[in-house]
Amino acid sequence: SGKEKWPRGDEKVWKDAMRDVDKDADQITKSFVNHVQTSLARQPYNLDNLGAYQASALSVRDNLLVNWNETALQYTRKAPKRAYYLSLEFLMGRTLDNALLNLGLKDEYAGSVKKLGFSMEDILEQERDAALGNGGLGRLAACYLDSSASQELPVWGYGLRYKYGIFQQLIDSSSGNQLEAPDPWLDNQNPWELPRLDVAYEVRFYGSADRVNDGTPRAAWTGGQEVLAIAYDVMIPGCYTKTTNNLRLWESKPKRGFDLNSFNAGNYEGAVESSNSASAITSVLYPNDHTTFGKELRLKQQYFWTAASLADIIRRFKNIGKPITEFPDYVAIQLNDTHPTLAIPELMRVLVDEEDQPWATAWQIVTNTFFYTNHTVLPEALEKWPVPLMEHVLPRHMQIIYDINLQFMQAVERAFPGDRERLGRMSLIEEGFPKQVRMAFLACIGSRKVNGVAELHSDLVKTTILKDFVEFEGISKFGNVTNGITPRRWLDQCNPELSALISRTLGVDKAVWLKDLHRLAELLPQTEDAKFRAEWAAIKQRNKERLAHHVQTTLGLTINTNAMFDVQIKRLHEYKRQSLNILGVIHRYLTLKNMSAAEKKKVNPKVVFFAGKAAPAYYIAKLTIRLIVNVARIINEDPDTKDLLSMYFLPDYSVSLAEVLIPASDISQHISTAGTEASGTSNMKFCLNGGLLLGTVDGANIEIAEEVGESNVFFFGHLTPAVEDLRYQHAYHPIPIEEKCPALANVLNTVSSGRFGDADVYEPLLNTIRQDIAALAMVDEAYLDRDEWVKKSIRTSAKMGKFSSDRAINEYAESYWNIEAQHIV
Ligand code: B1N
Repeated sequence: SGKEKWPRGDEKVWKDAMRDVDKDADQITKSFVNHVQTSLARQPYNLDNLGAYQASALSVRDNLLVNWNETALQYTRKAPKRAYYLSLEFLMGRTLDNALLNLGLKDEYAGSVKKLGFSMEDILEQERDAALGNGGLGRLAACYLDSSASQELPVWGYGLRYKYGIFQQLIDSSSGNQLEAPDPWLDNQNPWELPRLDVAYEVRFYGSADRVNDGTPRAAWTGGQEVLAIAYDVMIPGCYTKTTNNLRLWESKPKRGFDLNSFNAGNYEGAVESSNSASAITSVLYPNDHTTFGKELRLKQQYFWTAASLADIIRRFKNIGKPITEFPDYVAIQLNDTHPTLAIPELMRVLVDEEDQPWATAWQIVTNTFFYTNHTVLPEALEKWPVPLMEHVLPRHMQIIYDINLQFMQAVERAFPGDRERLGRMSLIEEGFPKQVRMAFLACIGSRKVNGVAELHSDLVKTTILKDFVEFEGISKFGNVTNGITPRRWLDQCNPELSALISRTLGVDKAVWLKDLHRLAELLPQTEDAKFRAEWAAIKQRNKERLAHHVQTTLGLTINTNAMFDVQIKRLHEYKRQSLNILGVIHRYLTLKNMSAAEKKKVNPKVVFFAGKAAPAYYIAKLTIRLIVNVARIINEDPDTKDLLSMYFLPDYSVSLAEVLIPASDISQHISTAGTEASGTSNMKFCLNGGLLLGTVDGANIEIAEEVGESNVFFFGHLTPAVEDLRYQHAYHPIPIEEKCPALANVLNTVSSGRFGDADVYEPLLNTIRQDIAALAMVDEAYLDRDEWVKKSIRTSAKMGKFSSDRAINEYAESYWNIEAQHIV
């Protein structure tokens, strides 16, 4: 109704005064200087790099807002079906560079700030990362937002506006231990968010739920604590399109600033307490990936976020004026792992208690709205919430979950009469002390479709954790969407020289191939062109020097850029086996120590990089960091070996650090125990930038090898037993190491022989080490033939088309959400 009145006053006056996106350098310079003058209230003579960053960001933001408003308006007018990506983590990194590139205005801005006495590179370095995520799962969400906007899809993200993102990692200089410091990323103000104080919802916790008992399934949920959810909007620009989508992040606030009664009674502490506990909900990101602790605050985060997001989605749907039963025709909601699973009972609650829908109708709506992506099969990562905690914090939702479970158990009983064990296995409630709610099962039965994130992983989901559900619901509900990465950030932005070489060679503007990544395959003939190979290699070399320069200026360390760069950067976790990598490094060190000067001459120097955070309470992961740091100290100072081998642990791994490390890598390690890494996504980033892959037969490594050809990757290890009888029979190449390293072979064979008991029992463990060492030897050998190495590098990059997140997001749009691109004019 408000829309009809628009605009007030004279439409022409409005339209003439509205700004468009800046196009030329003059407009940009003017906008920059205006922001210095007015928004920042600063003088040109005392403007530092931080001020210049803020002025650039505010100016770019004005441009984004023009497109963002236009996009929102056209979505509202056309009311297409929309998709919502619910993720507790969005690991966005920096925004300015990405926004400039997607707008196609980077050169113009660089020119403008140069004339004003600044360098664009220095300005970009001023921005703090938005690090609202732990690792791959959060970064995937960020890539999917970039691709949704770039593919002109009506997709919004919903998450939490943590005051503190993932902790900052420090390394204690005497012990080598990891220390954690808070990440107050909002301290310098955040130009990329729009506070929407007008968009607010009330969210309830605790209290009591009383069934109405009037023949309907309704209940009244009253009392407890009420908290306000306030929206902050983040603009998500697409690449070379007007489409600019929205990421809506919720902040928690007390409903009342303080309790006036306590205040008047002189109880100041009691008065501010309610205010403290409400704002605590969105104060900090939980830094534990792959584990759950059953913490009440985490449960409150999950409910706060899903309840506010659903209320917002429902309100937007109601504006269209359609009956509630058509909800799934206009709304698809993607659950990023089980973290937002409470959205399922919450939508049931709203439909049954507030919209007065019959139970069966409500369940029909729910199961046509949600889609669930599983990201891990590791048992310790499968979310379970204690029933007593749920009953306390969310009494009505616990009732609803019991009701869902009752109907579900009856249906299973009908399908498999008398199979009590199956009922026990499949129940949403796990027996025990305490009983627990199995969130993956609830997400599965409450969703239209379920998917894993790489072929192998999706097969494992179907054959292990959700096997009974496949048998009950049918295989067609279960699918695979192999993860992807955005080539905008992970090639064009982080490796501008390579991007330029590709555009020149393909003879097309980057706008073309960045949105159609399969075109990289046109580079393949260039492997035979010596001049092209030289350019390709020279860019890799300059990227290594850029990394070395970064390490020199930030850590004061000098790195040998003539060496092969071997990189393993990811969360510290036993299943990712950084420990196996260290064993390899130590082995190399000891081998070098025993070499004659003549033998050493034949060895190519190597630098091994590690980076990654350990969850603060994860003892073994922290101990691994300490080992890396202390082994590095000895190795890097040993005059016998330091020219041929060095090792660095780079502290405080982040998206921005990855953008410097990845383009500089010759080889990267993805060596998880087979069957444990659901997909991995940095493997794709390294390969896209021409780094070769050393990996196990796991996750997306398998599909990368399929694309680039097994002769271009270094694969080792066993297949996961659960997968041996599936179709992955092709990659096991045992290589004897007896000739390569008799000493190590002797150690391993001694264990194997039973000198320490248990003859043969340790064979699988020993083989992993043997094969890792053998694979490392193959890498060294391959690197000696530099021409062939560069060919492998080109072939690898050229065959990465499949791993664009554009491909992945289009699969979700077509086969899951049933949404269509909207061209914004
Ligand atoms: O999700 C990524 C995959 O590429 C990785 O292989 C996978 O390990 C990662 C609980 C997780 N799985 N599960 C998590 C994160 C936070 C948390 O609280 C689990 N992260 C992954 C993208 O698909």
